[in-house]
Parts: sequence; C-alpha cells; structure tokens
Amino acid sequence: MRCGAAMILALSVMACEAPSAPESAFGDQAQPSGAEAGAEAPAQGGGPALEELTPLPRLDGQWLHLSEVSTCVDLGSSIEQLNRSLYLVSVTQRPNGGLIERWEACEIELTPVISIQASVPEALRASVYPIELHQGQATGLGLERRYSSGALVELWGLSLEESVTEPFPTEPSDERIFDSDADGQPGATLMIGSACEAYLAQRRVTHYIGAQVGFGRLEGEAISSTEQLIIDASSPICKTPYQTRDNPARSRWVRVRVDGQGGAYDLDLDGDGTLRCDELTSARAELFELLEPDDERCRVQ
Ligand SMILES: [Ca+2]
Repeated sequence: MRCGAAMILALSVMACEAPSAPESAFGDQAQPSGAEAGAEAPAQGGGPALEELTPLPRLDGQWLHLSEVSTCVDLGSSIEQLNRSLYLVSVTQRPNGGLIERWEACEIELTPVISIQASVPEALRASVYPIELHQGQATGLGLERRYSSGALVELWGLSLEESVTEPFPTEPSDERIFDSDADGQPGATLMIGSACEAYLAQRRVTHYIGAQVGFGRLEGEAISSTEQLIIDASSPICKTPYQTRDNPARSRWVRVRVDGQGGAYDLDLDGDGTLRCDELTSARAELFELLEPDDERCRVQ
C-alpha cells in the first residue's frame, strides 16, 4: 500500500500505518529478515507491502527527499511559485541520534511566474552541491520517530563565514559575492526563460522538521527563507527584482528510503551498487504527488 501526498500529517499517519498482523496459527510471521524481505519486495510499481517490511533502528542509508517550498511573488496580484528540489540524501546516524547528511541536489525546479520559466543550469547545481550537514537529529523508533535537519544553507554565488546569521549583501560590489559557477559572470547564473540570464547571489536557509509516517517514509514542514540579490543580467528585462514573501504554510517535504534496506524501494536500477541522480529523477513522479501552484494560497489571511 502506498501513502498519498499528505497535506495533513495526522491523516497520513493513519493512511500509512501498517495494519496489525492477524492472529496466526503458524506463529509470528511479521518479522522477516531484512535482506530476504528486500529481495522479495517489489521495488517498483505499487511499492513494497508494509507487512513484509522490517522496521529499521536508524536512518542510515540513502533517501530521496522532495522539498516543495512555496514563495509568493507580488506583481500587482500575488502569484505562488514553488521550488521543487529533489535531493539524494545519504544519512549516517550516531548513537545519540545526531545525523551526518550529504545532500546532493538531483533536480531544482521552479514553477513559472506569469509564463516565465526560470531554470537552474547544471553548472550552478554542480557548484553548490553536495552539501554536508552535521546538524540533523532523529529520536524515537518507527512511527514514533521525529526528525529535524538543522539549517540546510544553500549559497549561490556567495561565500559567508556565518552562513545563517551574517547580513546578506545589499550591493553588487560586495566582496563576498563570487563567480561560483565559473562562467565569467558575477555570482551564480540562473536562466530566465530560454534566452535571458540573471546573475545573482542567493541564500536559502531551510529547516526540515517532521516525523516518520510509514515504513521508510518521513514527512513534515519546511521552514525556509530565501534572500536574493540580482547583480546583473544579460538583458534589462531579467534584471527587474520583484517582491517575494516566504509562504511557510504551504511548504513541505517528503523523504523516502530508496536503498532497498529492510524491503524499501531499491532505485539502484542498474545494480552497480550506487544511486545516481539519473536513476532517481524518473522515480519522482512515482514516489511523490506534487503540489501545484495555487495563487489563492498567497492571499494574506
Ligand atoms: Ca557566475
């Protein structure tokens, strides 16, 4: 059984919880060994059946993490823009629950604003990621498990000593701005539409907080704040800054184990023992239901 995208955590817990095992004349069959369950569980299509899965004591392993962060763009009326980022997160959990996480961004998608599609070039993605984070914490087991990522700081075209608290640059001449994607233009280059390039500095700080809601699946809120300074552009039309607001009530994340442990999804499709982004992006549609932009959700209540 699979869990639908859950706006409401409580509903999702109910939807994903494993059914209690029926009384059996053959003893307890709900404890298969992890490796065998993994080999037998279907990795694709409908996903593994919950009753065949083995609860895992720690979060160690590899996870596909979809972050959907909502921003409201105020251009006369308010328009919702979603940043859908798909990360491969490799997790090591210490005995105290402290987490070492390596975040690789496989895909960063921005939904269009008034039909203009911004896109993140490969050079920008490769210059920023992976990010290693040592702030996460997990406590509890199974559906009691709670998770916090700590501050994931994504700096584009920018170098800061105090990455969260240092004041963000306000002038293009700020010496902390640098050509991080090495394309000869200041800061990081974002494509605006198909022809225009914007050169910018950006800081995004995100805390992912949530809970385990089913086998190999965590969900929760994304508390995220983005600052941006447009330094220059290849055409004046791309240089226009616009007012944006963070929209935390719509921002959320879902994380699914994809390394096959305990009967989880195994997205090592070519069986070479490593997970690569090209194996993962095709699974996005299968594993996650996406939010769609809804400008109504940008009205100030
Ligand atoms: Ca650059």
